[in-house]
Amino acid sequence: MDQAATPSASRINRRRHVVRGLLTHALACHGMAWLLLAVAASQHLLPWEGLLGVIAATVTLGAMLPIMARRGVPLHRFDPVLFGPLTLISIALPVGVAALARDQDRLWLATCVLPAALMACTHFRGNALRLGSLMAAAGVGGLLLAWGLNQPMGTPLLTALCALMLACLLPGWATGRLRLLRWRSAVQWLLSGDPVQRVFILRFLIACVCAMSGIVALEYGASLGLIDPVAARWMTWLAAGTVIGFYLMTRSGLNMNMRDRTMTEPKLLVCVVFLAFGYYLGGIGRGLALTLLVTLEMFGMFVITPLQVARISAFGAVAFSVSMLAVARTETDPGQLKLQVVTFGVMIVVLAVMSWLAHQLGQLRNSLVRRKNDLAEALERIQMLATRDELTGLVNRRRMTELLHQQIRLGARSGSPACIALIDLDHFKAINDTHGHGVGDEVLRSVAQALKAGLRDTDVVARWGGEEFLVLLNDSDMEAASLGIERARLEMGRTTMSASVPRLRVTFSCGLAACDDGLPLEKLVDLADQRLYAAKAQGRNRTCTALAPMVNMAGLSPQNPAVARDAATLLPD
Ligand code: GH3
Ligand code: MG
Ligand code: MG
Repeated sequence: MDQAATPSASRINRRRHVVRGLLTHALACHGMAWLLLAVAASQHLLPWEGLLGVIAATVTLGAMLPIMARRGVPLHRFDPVLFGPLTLISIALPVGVAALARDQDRLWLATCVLPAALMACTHFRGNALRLGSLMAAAGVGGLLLAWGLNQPMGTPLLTALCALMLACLLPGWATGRLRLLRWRSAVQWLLSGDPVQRVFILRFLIACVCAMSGIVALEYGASLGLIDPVAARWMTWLAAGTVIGFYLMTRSGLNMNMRDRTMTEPKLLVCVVFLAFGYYLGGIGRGLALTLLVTLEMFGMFVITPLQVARISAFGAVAFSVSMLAVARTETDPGQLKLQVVTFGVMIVVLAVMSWLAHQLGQLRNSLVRRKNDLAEALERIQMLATRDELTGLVNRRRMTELLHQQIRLGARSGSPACIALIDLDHFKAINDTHGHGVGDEVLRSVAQALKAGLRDTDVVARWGGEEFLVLLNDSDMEAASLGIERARLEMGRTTMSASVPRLRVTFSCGLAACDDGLPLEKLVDLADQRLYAAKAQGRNRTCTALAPMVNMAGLSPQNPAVARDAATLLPD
């Protein structure tokens, strides 16, 4: 089989990814052009229907490409950078606009969208192509700016948007650095690198899409002559300013000092004001404002408390009542007056139901939070039980074994020295026999505290068995480890072991072994154990770091009756 003709799955996936990326880039560029054209349409310079047709045709053509790639059409073989379709779309947009516009607007509207359309093709290689399109775009931008400054109506808005777009994109374009992948860093910059702020901004932008649909509807109504165009224009500007203001507050981190960092309540309150005003202006389409009010409340339900939702509902009821009163005063048709009363009644019922739903949702959210906290607590407890000793709170044998394995691996790689110390309390059985198990347990807890207090923070102390402790002394050779153990011994001497028997003192014997001997864990612990027995045999209350060659291990057992058991467990009076 021909390997070159059947590319691997990962290569196909990579190509699909590239196709998707190129189309996203093109969509963003064309999106800017559509924004400009939407403003033009609101100025009656273009028919809305024609504009929507152009957008739909472009999107359909763009959407066909990934579908074709998915269906196995080998786009990558003859057109890897989608030169054909992207050029076609980029030429079709200004041509379509020119065909739709009136004679006097044809030229400038077409040139207005040309830079954005050209930008969709910035990834095409070749300096001549890039430079040529750059000069064309700069020339077009300059001409447009000069022309727009002398025009009445909303053209300054168009000009400003176009100039902003060019100012943002042309430097990158000129140097050839505005590549596909740069969009990712641009998006990251827009949404902020902080993951929490990112979520806030993203959620806000999604809510803005909803709010903007209302503004587009208003502008459309104005273009049809159903709404006062001057008031609609004011609303658009104010809404844009508010959106930018809230965005900047979040992006600059100002919100981080606020009690509600999402600023959901103030945002919704401002939205309600806009919607109430939109209701007043909206003419026959004013019902849309109520739909958007309900949508925004639903947005809030998932973020703010039921009380805040109720407050927004109450505020909405008041704001819309004022609007409805104002509408009723201007309407002369008695049918319209009745309609306002009915709308008011339905609105009050809907807002009350929304508040009740928010209350239900709040309860559901609280119970979910409680359950999540319970689960987290249970998990923490399970982790505690699995890794900690219940009596002393020290690391248990299982966890210590894992840590020791880790340390042996790490030490072999980094060469940093470490030691283990096996500690056994002297004559502990006598304490149990004399004072009872309760005092014995108390002593074990006090010993754990004393060992931790005497050793370094980085050392790990574990309860290894009944009255045996194992210490991992990180970053220490034998000398440093011996010093550490003697510090712990001093601390033990100073510590009150039992509140009920204050004079009780406990000593320990210790066997030390270095982890860098290349021994596996079992052998290492065995070695420390042998040295511990040696310390016991030498008279207890001491540390043994090496075995004497002539020592008879059988004779070192602490069980040996020859071993004296008279080491003081009680201080002399
Ligand atoms: P040596 O100096 O030779 O180590 O003498 P010893 O008495 O400490 O030696 P042995 O190992 O015979 O005694 C250990 C005792 O520790 C036996 C057991 O009753 C006691 N022990 C083990 N676990 C616990 C515990 O959790 N609580 C209490 N109170 N005692 C325990
Ligand atoms: Mg013991
Ligand atoms: Mg003991």
